[in-house]
Amino acid sequence: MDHQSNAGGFVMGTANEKDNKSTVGGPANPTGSPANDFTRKLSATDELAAAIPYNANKAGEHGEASTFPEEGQTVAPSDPFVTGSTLTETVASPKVGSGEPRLRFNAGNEPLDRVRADSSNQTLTTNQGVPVGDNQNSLKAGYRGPALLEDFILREKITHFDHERIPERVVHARGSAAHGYFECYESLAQYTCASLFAEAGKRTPVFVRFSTVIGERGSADTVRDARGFATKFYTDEGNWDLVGNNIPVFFIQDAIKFPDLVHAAKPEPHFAVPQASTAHDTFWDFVSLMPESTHMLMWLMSDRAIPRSFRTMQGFGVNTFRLVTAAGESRFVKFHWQPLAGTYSLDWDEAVKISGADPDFHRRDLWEAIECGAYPEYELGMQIFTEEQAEQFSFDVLDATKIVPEELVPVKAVGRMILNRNPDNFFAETEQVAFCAAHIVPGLDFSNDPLLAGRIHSYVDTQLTRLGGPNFHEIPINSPVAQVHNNQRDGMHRQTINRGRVSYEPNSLAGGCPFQAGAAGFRSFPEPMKGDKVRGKPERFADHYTQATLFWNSQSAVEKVHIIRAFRFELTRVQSPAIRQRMVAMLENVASDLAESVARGLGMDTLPPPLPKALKKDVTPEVSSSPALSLFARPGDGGIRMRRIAILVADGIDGRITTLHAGLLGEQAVPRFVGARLGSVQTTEGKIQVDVTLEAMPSVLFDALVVPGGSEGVEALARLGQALEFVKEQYRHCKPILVLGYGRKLIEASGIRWTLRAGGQDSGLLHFEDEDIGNALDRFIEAIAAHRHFERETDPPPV
Ligand code: HDE
Repeated sequence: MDHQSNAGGFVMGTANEKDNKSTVGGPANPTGSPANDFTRKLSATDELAAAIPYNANKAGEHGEASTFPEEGQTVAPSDPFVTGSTLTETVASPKVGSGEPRLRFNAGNEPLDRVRADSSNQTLTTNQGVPVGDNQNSLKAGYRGPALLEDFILREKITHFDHERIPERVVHARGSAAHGYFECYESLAQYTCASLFAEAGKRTPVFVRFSTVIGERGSADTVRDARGFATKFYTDEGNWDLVGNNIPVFFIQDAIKFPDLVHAAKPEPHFAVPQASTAHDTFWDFVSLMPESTHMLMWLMSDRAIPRSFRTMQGFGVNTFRLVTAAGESRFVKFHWQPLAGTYSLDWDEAVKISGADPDFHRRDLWEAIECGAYPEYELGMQIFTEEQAEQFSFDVLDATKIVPEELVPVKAVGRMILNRNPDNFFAETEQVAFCAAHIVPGLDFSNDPLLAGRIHSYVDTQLTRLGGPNFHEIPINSPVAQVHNNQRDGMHRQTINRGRVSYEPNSLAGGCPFQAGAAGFRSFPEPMKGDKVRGKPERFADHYTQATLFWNSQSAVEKVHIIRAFRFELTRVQSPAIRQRMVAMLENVASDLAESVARGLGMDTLPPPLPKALKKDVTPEVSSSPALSLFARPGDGGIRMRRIAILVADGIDGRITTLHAGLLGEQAVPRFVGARLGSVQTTEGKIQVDVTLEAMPSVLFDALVVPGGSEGVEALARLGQALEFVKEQYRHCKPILVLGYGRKLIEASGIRWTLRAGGQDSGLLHFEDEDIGNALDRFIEAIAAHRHFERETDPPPV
C-alpha cells in the first residue's frame, strides 16, 4: 500500500484507493473489502481536496485585478454524502426530517408559512409539547396547602411570562408595520443593476414599519415628531432596507452628534418628563446651539410632523446614496416615497386631543385600511444626478441637512408599493423586525455622507442588545427570501443547522463551497479618495440657513401660520427665557417675518440680534422657492376612501339620512352614526343603529361631520353638551360639515357663523334641505376630498 502521510501523522487514502481508513478514529467494526460507506467517504473526500491543488484565486486578490473579483473556485463532489456532516443523514424521523438532504438549500429562507402556528382544535400544551390537563390551578399540597416547587407547568408559564419583554428601540420605539410588495415600472438597467429594478412589472415583497422617533413604545401616535418610514425589500439578491423618514433632512451632519441630539430630545433624565415631545428645555437648548438643525426644525414645526395617517405622508431616504450599473458606472440618488392618497396632516389642537381619545390613532388607521382592502399605496421616486452635477450645486449633497430641490433634479417615478397584508403577530413581526442602513444590494452603494457612515455601523450594533445576539437575521421576519449561505456559525439562539464540517473559506473539503460570487456579487463603487485624515467639515456644510429660508418661502400662508404657532407652543413650554431668545435669534437668519411673529407670540417686546453666522459669505441658492415643499402640492386622487364621517343621531332626526349614509359608503368612506348611547334611535322613517357614542369617539377622531335634519332630533342634540362640543371642534379644526334641513339650529346653537369672519362663503360649511340629499352628497364629497377648509381658521379660534 502506498500511503501519503501529513504532518499531523494522519494516514489518508489516495484517490485510487477505495478501501482506505483513518488510522485515528476508524470504524469500530471495520468491514474490509468491498469498501463500506465510511471508507468511500474518506477517499471521495480526498478526491475533492485533491481537485483543488492550490488557491487559484489568490493572485486576483491584489492590485488592479482585485477591482474585478473572480468567482470562487469550486469542485462538485462525486457523491453528495462527501460534504455532509454525517453518513447517518439519510436516517429519517418525524424530528430530523425526510432523510433526503436538501442540497444547496437553506430552509430558513422559506416563506413565513414555515413558522406560522394556528391552534384551532388543538389541546393546550407546555413548551415541551406536554398536554396541560389543568390550566386553572397550580399544584398544592391539599386544597388549602402550600404551592409545590415541583409544579413545572406553573414555573414554565411564569418564567416565560417574566421574560416576555425585550428592550425597546433606542429611538423609533413606537411603530406599526405592514407587508406588501414593490412593483417596478420599467427597467432601470441604465442606472443600476439592482435586481428589483431589472424589468417592468417585477414584484419584490416588502415589509414597512412606520414610527415616531422620540416616544417610548407605548406613547401616543399623534405627537409632534418626525415619522420613520422604513422599508425592507426582500429582493432576490438579498435584503435592501431603505430606512427613511417622512422629512427629507435631518438635524445633524455628523453621526458623532446623534447621541447628543437624542439625549436632548428624550425625556429629561432627572424626572423622565416630557414623554414623546420636543417641547422642553434640553431639546431647544441643544438645537439652538446647533444651527445646522435649523432646516430640520422648520420641517418639524410644520404640519409634516403631525400627519393625518401613515397613508398620507411622504417618505425620504434622507442621505444621498449611489446607483451603480453592471458596467460599474455610478450616479448619486435621493429616494422619495409619494402617497397616492395625497399628503394631509392634522391640526395641532386636534393632534393633542387625539393623543387622549385614541393614542393608537395611526396604528388603528393603517390596520383598518388594510383590513378593509383600501390598501395604502406609494410611488417610489428617484432624483438621479452625477457627481459633476453635484459639484455645481450651492450646497453639499453629503450634508443631510440639505435637500436637492426638484427644480434642479426632477423626481423620476420608478415603481409603486402597495401594503396589502397586515402582520399576524405584532411582536414576532413588527417588534422583531430589524432594519439596517447597511443592508444594501448589488447595484446600490453609499455616499460619503458622514451621518450615513455612522448609521451603517449603528443599526446592526443596536440589534445585538435589542434582539439578543448576532443571529437576529434568522428571526423569520428578518430572514431574506434570497438564500443565505456562509461560514458564520454559532452565537445565541442559532437556528440554522448547517450541514457538513466546513465553516471556512477557502476550502477544498466542501468543494470550495460556498464560494465567492466574484463580479456578480456586491462590489463597492471604487470611488477615488484623497485628502488628509481629519476631524472637520467641508466649508459648504457651514451654510445653515439658505435652505431653511427656501422651505419657509415655499410654504402657503396657512402653513406659515401653523409653523409660527408650533414654534410658539414649543418655546412657550421652554422654561428658560435665554433659550427662547437664542431660538428667535436663530430664526432671524431664516426670515424676519417668521422671527417677528414667533417673538410676538412669546411676548418678547424686542428682537435679539440675529445669531452670528458660521459662514461669513452669502450663498446664492439656485431657487428661492420650490412648490413641491408645500404639503398642498400633493392633494391626492380626489377620493374620500377611508375618511371617517360622523353622522350625529338622536330620536326624531330625519330618516332620509340613510340615503346619504349609503352614498358615503359607496365612496369607500367610513360613515358612522354617532349618538348619546348605543342601541337604536327612531328616525322619521324607521330605526337606525347607533355605531358609536359621543363619549367613545369624540369629534377629533372624524374627518367630517353630517348634522341631519328633523326638528325633534336636532332639538335633542342641541340639549347635549357633547354634541355641541362635537360640532364646535369639527368647525375649529376646519373640517367639512354638511348640515341638512333643521340641523342648522345645532350649528347656530354652537355659536358658529355661516359666513367667514373675513367675509365670504365658507367652502366647508354646506347647508342643504333634507330632500336635496343627492346634491348634498356630491358637494360634500368634494368638500371632504379638499380635506380641510383653512380659510375658516383664525388665531385664536372663535369657537
Ligand atoms: Fe436611525 N436608528 N439613526 N435614523 N432610524 C434607529 O435602529 C441612528 C437616522 C431611522 O422601524 C436605531 O433598530 C444613528 C436618520 C428609522 O425599526 C438605531 C443615526 C434617519 C428607524 C439608529 C440615525 C433614521 C431608525 C434604533 C445618526 C432618516 C426605525 C433602533 C448617525 C433617514 C427603524 C434600530 C424601524 C432606528 C441609529 C439617524 C431613520 C439606534 C446612529 C438620518 C426609520 O440604530
